[in-house]
Amino acid sequence: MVKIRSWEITPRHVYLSRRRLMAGAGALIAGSLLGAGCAPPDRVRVDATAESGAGDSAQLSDELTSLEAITGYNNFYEFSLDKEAVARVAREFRVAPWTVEVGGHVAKPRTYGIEDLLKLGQEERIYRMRCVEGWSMVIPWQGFPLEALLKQVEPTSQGKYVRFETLYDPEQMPGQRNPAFDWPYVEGLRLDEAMHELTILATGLYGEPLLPQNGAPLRLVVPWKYGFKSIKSIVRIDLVEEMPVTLWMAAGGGEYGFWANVNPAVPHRRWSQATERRIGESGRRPTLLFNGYADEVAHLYPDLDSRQWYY
Ligand SMILES: Nc1nc2c(c(=O)[nH]1)N[C@H]1C(S)=C(S)[C@@H](COP(=O)(O)O)O[C@H]1N2
Ligand SMILES: [Mo]
Repeated sequence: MVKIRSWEITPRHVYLSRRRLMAGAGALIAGSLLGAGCAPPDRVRVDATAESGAGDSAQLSDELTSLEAITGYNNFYEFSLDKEAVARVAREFRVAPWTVEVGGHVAKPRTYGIEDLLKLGQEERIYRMRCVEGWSMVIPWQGFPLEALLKQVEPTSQGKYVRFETLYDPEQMPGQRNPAFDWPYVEGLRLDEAMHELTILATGLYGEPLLPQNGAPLRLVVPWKYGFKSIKSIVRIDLVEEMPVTLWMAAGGGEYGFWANVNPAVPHRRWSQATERRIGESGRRPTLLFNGYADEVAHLYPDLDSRQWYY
Protein backbone atom coordinates (compact mmCIF):
# COMPACT_ATOMS: atom_id res chain seq x y z
CA MET A 1 0.00 0.00 0.00
CA VAL A 2 1.25 3.44 -0.83
CA LYS A 3 1.37 5.71 2.17
CA ILE A 4 -0.03 9.19 1.62
CA ARG A 5 2.45 11.77 2.74
CA SER A 6 1.56 15.36 3.49
CA TRP A 7 3.43 16.83 0.54
CA GLU A 8 1.82 14.64 -2.05
CA ILE A 9 -1.27 16.74 -1.97
CA THR A 10 -2.40 20.20 -1.04
CA PRO A 11 -1.58 21.30 2.51
CA ARG A 12 -5.28 21.62 3.32
CA HIS A 13 -7.83 19.71 1.32
CA VAL A 14 -7.48 17.65 -1.78
CA TYR A 15 -10.35 16.27 -3.70
CA LEU A 16 -9.27 13.84 -6.32
CA SER A 17 -11.85 12.89 -8.85
CA ARG A 18 -12.07 9.16 -8.53
CA ARG A 19 -13.94 8.85 -11.78
CA ARG A 20 -11.14 10.62 -13.59
CA LEU A 21 -8.54 8.52 -11.83
CA MET A 22 -10.31 5.31 -12.61
CA ALA A 23 -10.53 6.20 -16.28
CA GLY A 24 -7.78 4.33 -18.06
CA ALA A 25 -4.23 4.54 -16.92
CA GLY A 26 -4.92 6.36 -13.67
CA ALA A 27 -6.44 3.26 -12.09
CA LEU A 28 -3.14 2.40 -10.44
CA ILE A 29 -3.12 5.66 -8.55
CA ALA A 30 -6.75 5.40 -7.57
CA GLY A 31 -6.06 1.90 -6.32
CA SER A 32 -3.39 3.12 -3.96
CA LEU A 33 -5.57 5.89 -2.59
CA LEU A 34 -8.52 3.57 -2.15
CA GLY A 35 -6.22 1.14 -0.43
CA ALA A 36 -5.45 3.83 2.08
CA GLY A 37 -9.03 3.53 3.22
CA CYS A 38 -10.52 6.90 2.40
CA ALA A 39 -13.00 6.33 -0.36
CA PRO A 40 -16.45 7.84 -0.16
CA PRO A 41 -18.83 6.76 -2.92
CA ASP A 42 -17.50 8.69 -5.86
CA ARG A 43 -14.78 10.99 -4.70
CA VAL A 44 -11.60 10.43 -2.80
CA ARG A 45 -11.01 13.15 -0.28
CA VAL A 46 -7.76 13.43 1.59
CA ASP A 47 -7.10 15.84 4.43
CA ALA A 48 -3.38 16.19 4.35
CA THR A 49 -2.70 18.25 7.43
CA ALA A 50 -4.62 19.89 10.21
CA GLU A 51 -6.18 23.26 9.47
CA SER A 52 -3.83 26.05 10.36
CA GLY A 53 -3.97 29.69 9.35
CA ALA A 54 -6.41 28.85 6.60
CA GLY A 55 -6.65 31.61 4.03
CA ASP A 56 -8.55 31.80 0.77
CA SER A 57 -6.82 28.73 -0.52
CA ALA A 58 -8.45 26.59 2.16
CA GLN A 59 -11.55 26.57 0.02
CA LEU A 60 -9.74 25.43 -3.08
CA SER A 61 -9.37 21.86 -4.17
CA ASP A 62 -6.67 20.34 -6.30
CA GLU A 63 -8.13 18.04 -8.90
CA LEU A 64 -5.90 16.27 -11.32
CA THR A 65 -5.48 18.12 -14.59
CA SER A 66 -6.75 16.09 -17.54
CA LEU A 67 -4.37 13.86 -19.45
CA GLU A 68 -5.35 15.78 -22.58
CA ALA A 69 -4.19 19.09 -21.13
CA ILE A 70 -1.00 17.68 -19.60
CA THR A 71 0.01 16.11 -22.90
CA GLY A 72 -1.41 18.78 -25.22
CA TYR A 73 -0.35 22.11 -23.69
CA ASN A 74 3.42 22.06 -23.24
CA ASN A 75 6.45 24.26 -22.91
CA PHE A 76 9.34 22.53 -24.69
CA TYR A 77 11.19 25.13 -26.72
CA GLU A 78 13.38 22.52 -28.42
CA PHE A 79 10.31 21.53 -30.42
CA SER A 80 8.18 24.64 -30.68
CA LEU A 81 7.35 27.90 -28.95
CA ASP A 82 3.69 27.10 -29.61
CA LYS A 83 2.41 25.08 -26.64
CA GLU A 84 -0.28 23.39 -28.68
CA ALA A 85 2.16 22.39 -31.44
CA VAL A 86 4.80 20.74 -29.20
CA ALA A 87 3.13 17.32 -29.05
CA ARG A 88 2.84 17.08 -32.82
CA VAL A 89 6.39 18.27 -33.56
CA ALA A 90 7.80 15.91 -30.89
CA ARG A 91 5.83 12.84 -31.91
CA GLU A 92 8.72 11.00 -33.61
CA PHE A 93 11.32 11.88 -30.98
CA ARG A 94 13.54 8.82 -30.32
CA VAL A 95 13.60 8.01 -26.60
CA ALA A 96 15.30 4.60 -26.89
CA PRO A 97 18.10 3.80 -26.57
CA TRP A 98 18.75 6.56 -24.03
CA THR A 99 21.69 7.06 -21.70
CA VAL A 100 22.31 9.54 -18.92
CA GLU A 101 25.89 10.38 -17.95
CA VAL A 102 26.33 11.23 -14.30
CA GLY A 103 29.66 12.74 -13.36
CA GLY A 104 31.58 15.79 -12.22
CA HIS A 105 32.56 15.89 -8.54
CA VAL A 106 31.45 12.36 -7.68
CA ALA A 107 33.37 9.33 -6.43
CA LYS A 108 31.62 6.94 -8.82
CA PRO A 109 30.80 8.49 -12.18
CA ARG A 110 28.57 6.29 -14.26
CA THR A 111 26.64 6.13 -17.50
CA TYR A 112 23.15 4.85 -16.91
CA GLY A 113 20.82 3.33 -19.45
CA ILE A 114 17.25 4.41 -18.93
CA GLU A 115 16.50 0.77 -18.01
CA ASP A 116 18.98 1.02 -15.09
CA LEU A 117 17.22 4.14 -13.85
CA LEU A 118 13.81 2.50 -13.98
CA LYS A 119 15.22 -0.05 -11.50
CA LEU A 120 15.71 2.70 -8.92
CA GLY A 121 12.04 2.22 -8.14
CA GLN A 122 8.93 4.00 -9.27
CA GLU A 123 6.73 6.01 -6.94
CA GLU A 124 3.61 8.03 -7.59
CA ARG A 125 3.78 11.73 -6.79
CA ILE A 126 0.85 14.05 -7.34
CA TYR A 127 2.29 17.56 -7.58
CA ARG A 128 1.11 20.99 -8.51
CA MET A 129 3.14 22.50 -11.36
CA ARG A 130 3.26 26.30 -11.64
CA CYS A 131 4.64 27.85 -14.80
CA VAL A 132 6.29 31.26 -14.45
CA GLU A 133 3.87 32.47 -17.14
CA GLY A 134 0.98 32.26 -14.65
CA TRP A 135 -0.76 28.96 -15.31
CA SER A 136 -0.69 25.72 -13.34
CA MET A 137 -1.63 22.06 -13.45
CA VAL A 138 -1.83 19.10 -11.05
CA ILE A 139 0.08 16.14 -12.44
CA PRO A 140 0.26 12.53 -11.23
CA TRP A 141 3.88 11.62 -11.94
CA GLN A 142 5.74 8.37 -11.62
CA GLY A 143 9.41 8.63 -10.83
CA PHE A 144 12.07 8.25 -8.18
CA PRO A 145 13.82 10.64 -5.82
CA LEU A 146 16.86 12.30 -7.40
CA GLU A 147 18.54 11.56 -4.07
CA ALA A 148 18.52 7.82 -4.88
CA LEU A 149 20.62 8.44 -7.98
CA LEU A 150 22.96 10.95 -6.33
CA LYS A 151 23.68 8.56 -3.45
CA GLN A 152 24.81 5.91 -5.93
CA VAL A 153 27.41 8.19 -7.52
CA GLU A 154 28.57 9.66 -4.18
CA PRO A 155 29.06 13.43 -4.50
CA THR A 156 32.43 14.60 -3.15
CA SER A 157 32.85 17.69 -0.96
CA GLN A 158 33.37 19.85 -4.06
CA GLY A 159 29.99 18.84 -5.46
CA LYS A 160 27.93 21.82 -4.26
CA TYR A 161 25.43 22.18 -7.12
CA VAL A 162 23.84 19.78 -9.58
CA ARG A 163 23.83 20.73 -13.26
CA PHE A 164 21.39 19.08 -15.68
CA GLU A 165 21.52 19.08 -19.45
CA THR A 166 18.89 18.25 -22.08
CA LEU A 167 19.76 16.34 -25.26
CA TYR A 168 21.28 18.48 -28.03
CA ASP A 169 20.05 17.17 -31.38
CA PRO A 170 18.84 19.87 -33.78
CA GLU A 171 17.93 17.19 -36.34
CA GLN A 172 15.21 16.00 -34.00
CA MET A 173 14.69 19.22 -32.10
CA PRO A 174 14.11 21.98 -34.65
CA GLY A 175 13.78 24.62 -31.95
CA GLN A 176 17.49 24.21 -31.24
CA ARG A 177 18.17 26.06 -34.48
CA ASN A 178 16.75 29.16 -32.82
CA PRO A 179 19.85 31.28 -32.06
CA ALA A 180 18.00 33.27 -29.40
CA PHE A 181 18.94 30.56 -26.89
CA ASP A 182 22.18 29.05 -25.77
CA TRP A 183 21.46 25.34 -26.38
CA PRO A 184 21.37 22.78 -24.89
CA TYR A 185 18.86 23.62 -22.15
CA VAL A 186 20.67 23.63 -18.83
CA GLU A 187 19.22 23.80 -15.33
CA GLY A 188 20.62 23.53 -11.85
CA LEU A 189 19.88 23.00 -8.18
CA ARG A 190 21.87 23.47 -5.02
CA LEU A 191 22.81 20.07 -3.61
CA ASP A 192 20.40 20.28 -0.68
CA GLU A 193 17.54 21.14 -3.06
CA ALA A 194 18.52 18.22 -5.26
CA MET A 195 18.60 15.87 -2.26
CA HIS A 196 15.22 17.04 -0.93
CA GLU A 197 12.59 14.30 -0.85
CA LEU A 198 10.20 16.32 -3.03
CA THR A 199 12.69 16.45 -5.90
CA ILE A 200 12.17 13.62 -8.35
CA LEU A 201 13.26 12.39 -11.72
CA ALA A 202 10.03 11.53 -13.50
CA THR A 203 9.67 8.70 -15.97
CA GLY A 204 5.91 8.67 -16.42
CA LEU A 205 2.56 10.25 -15.68
CA TYR A 206 -0.99 8.94 -15.31
CA GLY A 207 0.47 5.43 -15.09
CA GLU A 208 2.09 5.53 -18.54
CA PRO A 209 5.66 6.23 -19.67
CA LEU A 210 6.33 9.90 -20.38
CA LEU A 211 5.47 11.12 -23.86
CA PRO A 212 8.08 13.20 -25.71
CA GLN A 213 6.27 16.47 -25.07
CA ASN A 214 6.53 15.95 -21.30
CA GLY A 215 10.28 15.28 -21.37
CA ALA A 216 10.62 11.58 -22.16
CA PRO A 217 12.28 9.46 -21.11
CA LEU A 218 13.54 11.30 -18.01
CA ARG A 219 12.83 14.77 -16.66
CA LEU A 220 13.32 16.64 -13.43
CA VAL A 221 10.35 17.72 -11.28
CA VAL A 222 10.91 20.33 -8.54
CA PRO A 223 7.39 21.25 -7.47
CA TRP A 224 8.14 24.32 -5.34
CA LYS A 225 9.95 26.13 -8.16
CA TYR A 226 8.64 27.63 -11.39
CA GLY A 227 8.18 25.01 -14.09
CA PHE A 228 11.19 26.02 -16.16
CA LYS A 229 13.48 24.49 -13.51
CA SER A 230 11.97 21.06 -14.28
CA ILE A 231 14.24 20.28 -17.22
CA LYS A 232 13.16 17.68 -19.76
CA SER A 233 14.82 14.84 -21.68
CA ILE A 234 17.97 14.82 -19.56
CA VAL A 235 21.22 13.28 -20.89
CA ARG A 236 23.81 14.63 -18.41
CA ILE A 237 23.87 15.26 -14.68
CA ASP A 238 27.04 16.76 -13.18
CA LEU A 239 28.01 17.66 -9.65
CA VAL A 240 29.73 21.04 -9.90
CA GLU A 241 31.40 23.44 -7.50
CA GLU A 242 29.95 26.74 -8.78
CA MET A 243 26.34 27.71 -9.36
CA PRO A 244 25.68 26.64 -12.95
CA VAL A 245 24.56 29.19 -15.53
CA THR A 246 21.19 28.00 -16.74
CA LEU A 247 19.68 28.57 -20.17
CA TRP A 248 17.26 31.10 -18.71
CA MET A 249 19.95 32.96 -16.79
CA ALA A 250 21.92 33.27 -20.05
CA ALA A 251 18.90 34.22 -22.15
CA GLY A 252 16.84 36.39 -19.88
CA GLY A 253 19.19 39.19 -18.97
CA GLY A 254 18.68 38.41 -15.29
CA GLU A 255 14.95 38.06 -15.81
CA TYR A 256 14.79 34.44 -14.78
CA GLY A 257 17.10 33.64 -11.92
CA PHE A 258 18.62 30.53 -10.47
CA TRP A 259 16.36 30.14 -7.43
CA ALA A 260 12.97 30.64 -9.08
CA ASN A 261 11.00 29.63 -6.01
CA VAL A 262 7.28 30.20 -6.50
CA ASN A 263 6.39 33.37 -4.60
CA PRO A 264 3.13 35.30 -5.03
CA ALA A 265 4.72 38.42 -3.49
CA VAL A 266 7.51 38.78 -6.04
CA PRO A 267 6.23 39.87 -9.45
CA HIS A 268 7.82 38.97 -12.70
CA ARG A 269 9.18 42.08 -14.40
CA ARG A 270 6.17 42.14 -16.72
CA TRP A 271 3.33 40.59 -14.70
CA SER A 272 2.14 39.83 -11.20
CA GLN A 273 2.66 36.35 -9.75
CA ALA A 274 -0.10 36.81 -7.13
CA THR A 275 -2.60 34.62 -8.95
CA GLU A 276 -2.59 31.83 -11.51
CA ARG A 277 -4.92 30.13 -13.98
CA ARG A 278 -5.37 26.44 -13.19
CA ILE A 279 -5.69 24.73 -16.55
CA GLY A 280 -9.24 23.36 -16.84
CA GLU A 281 -10.72 25.93 -14.46
CA SER A 282 -12.28 29.29 -15.15
CA GLY A 283 -11.07 32.31 -13.25
CA ARG A 284 -7.84 32.55 -11.30
CA ARG A 285 -6.71 31.22 -7.95
CA PRO A 286 -4.17 32.65 -5.51
CA THR A 287 -0.61 31.50 -5.99
CA LEU A 288 0.81 29.83 -2.91
CA LEU A 289 4.23 30.53 -1.41
CA PHE A 290 6.62 27.82 -2.60
CA ASN A 291 3.67 26.56 -4.65
CA GLY A 292 2.08 25.26 -1.45
CA TYR A 293 5.14 23.33 -0.26
CA ALA A 294 6.47 25.92 2.22
CA ASP A 295 6.20 23.56 5.20
CA GLU A 296 8.52 21.16 3.43
CA VAL A 297 11.07 23.53 1.86
CA ALA A 298 11.13 26.97 3.50
CA HIS A 299 13.91 25.80 5.83
CA LEU A 300 16.22 25.47 2.83
CA TYR A 301 16.33 29.26 2.43
CA PRO A 302 17.09 30.91 5.78
CA ASP A 303 19.50 33.42 4.25
CA LEU A 304 17.58 34.45 1.17
CA ASP A 305 15.39 37.51 1.25
CA SER A 306 12.12 37.20 -0.60
CA ARG A 307 13.42 38.83 -3.79
CA GLN A 308 16.18 36.27 -4.05
CA TRP A 309 13.59 33.54 -3.78
CA TYR A 310 12.68 34.49 -7.27
CA TYR A 311 15.69 36.13 -8.92
N1 LIG B 1 14.49 21.02 -22.02
C1 LIG B 1 13.43 21.76 -21.67
N2 LIG B 1 12.86 21.59 -20.46
C2 LIG B 1 11.79 22.33 -20.09
C3 LIG B 1 11.28 23.34 -20.95
C4 LIG B 1 11.90 23.51 -22.23
O1 LIG B 1 11.51 24.36 -23.04
N3 LIG B 1 12.96 22.70 -22.55
N4 LIG B 1 10.20 24.12 -20.53
C5 LIG B 1 10.03 24.25 -19.08
C6 LIG B 1 8.81 24.94 -18.72
S1 LIG B 1 8.79 26.63 -18.96
C7 LIG B 1 7.76 24.31 -18.11
S2 LIG B 1 6.42 25.18 -17.52
C8 LIG B 1 7.73 22.83 -18.01
C9 LIG B 1 6.48 22.30 -18.69
O2 LIG B 1 6.36 20.92 -18.49
P1 LIG B 1 5.16 20.11 -19.15
O3 LIG B 1 5.06 20.52 -20.59
O4 LIG B 1 5.47 18.67 -18.97
O5 LIG B 1 3.91 20.53 -18.40
O6 LIG B 1 8.87 22.21 -18.59
C10 LIG B 1 10.09 22.89 -18.38
N5 LIG B 1 11.20 22.10 -18.87
MO1 LIG C 1 7.12 27.42 -17.62
